[in-house]
Amino acid sequence: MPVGTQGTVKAVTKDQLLSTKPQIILGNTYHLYLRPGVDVLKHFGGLHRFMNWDLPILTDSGGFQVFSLAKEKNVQGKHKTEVILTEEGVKFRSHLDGSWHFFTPELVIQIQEIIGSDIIMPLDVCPPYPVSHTTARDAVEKTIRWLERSKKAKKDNGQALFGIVQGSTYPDLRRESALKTVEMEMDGYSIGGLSVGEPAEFMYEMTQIVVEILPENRPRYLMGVGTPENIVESVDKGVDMFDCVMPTRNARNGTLFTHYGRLNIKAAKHRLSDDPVDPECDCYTCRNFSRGYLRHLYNAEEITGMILGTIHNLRYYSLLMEKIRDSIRKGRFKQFKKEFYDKQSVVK
Ligand code: PRF
Ligand code: ZN
Repeated sequence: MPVGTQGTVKAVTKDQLLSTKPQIILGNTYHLYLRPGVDVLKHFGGLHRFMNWDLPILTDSGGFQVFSLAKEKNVQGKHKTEVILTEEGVKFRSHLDGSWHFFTPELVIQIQEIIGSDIIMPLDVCPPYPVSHTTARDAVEKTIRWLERSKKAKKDNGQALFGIVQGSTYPDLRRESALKTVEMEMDGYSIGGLSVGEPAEFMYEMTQIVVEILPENRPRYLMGVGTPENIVESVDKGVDMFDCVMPTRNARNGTLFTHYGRLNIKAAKHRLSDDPVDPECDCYTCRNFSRGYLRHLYNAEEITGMILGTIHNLRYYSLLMEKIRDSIRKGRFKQFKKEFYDKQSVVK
């Protein structure tokens, strides 16, 4: 899922985004609630109409953003940010103007009903890494109680509600969280609290433990992951869905993905290159422009560079998922995985 936090996937228009063949995009309750605000979204009849987007939208609950943005702003020192977690909900300060807000599981469901996304997430508690077993257990248990409240608050309106598994890097808590979440018979299951700074091995280990407990006939979504390698490994363990800022954010700083690994398009070695970014890519950028031209655009700080880079990286990711699905259908995923790794090490 390309990330469209604020009602747009950064740097691309709707048609440019569609040309990369996404199946669904992600939006953020936290950001959309703060700006433009629920009244504006209501006025425009929801996010699909507001941004003229016909394909599915999944919205995250804000459970993660409330905690992660609080930290970012402390580093910059703009606002003294505090997050106050109670049984009722979470009190937080806006990263925009420092104003106080209070999210409850019920409110977050109601906001997402107004947003009108197809798949909605419940408010959860995502602790940082590392965290004590006690704090991680409290987060798991609160997340479950909040899921019960979310389920009760939800209208029977066709929106799919997932449960979110937490538990940090503790196998016992991951098992407990997965078992209790599955008991609630959700439409799908998210694996949260990973890719928050822990070693990749821990992420894979926790994903393995959780996936073994989740039902096979419901989608599994690994939140905020990841690199192409992370995706291939997690699919191997049984994950179906991913979202990550990596393709879009990396495109804006000049890191482009290719079937032979990443490249820094600003590097001098591309100065006279007539080659496309990736000869195996069918995107608008690769069909029309050379590495040498893109390098020039990035170094001259022309916004077209970021646009073309974003189109390419999003197509790289959607093509990766297309190839993964195709290989699974043909019963040759393991072979795909081997070829994927063999190519990554080829010199660009
Ligand atoms: N919870 C929610 N959203 C998330 C996460 C989480 O744990 C993560 C963790 N990588 C990303 N996005 N609600
Ligand atoms: Zn391309």
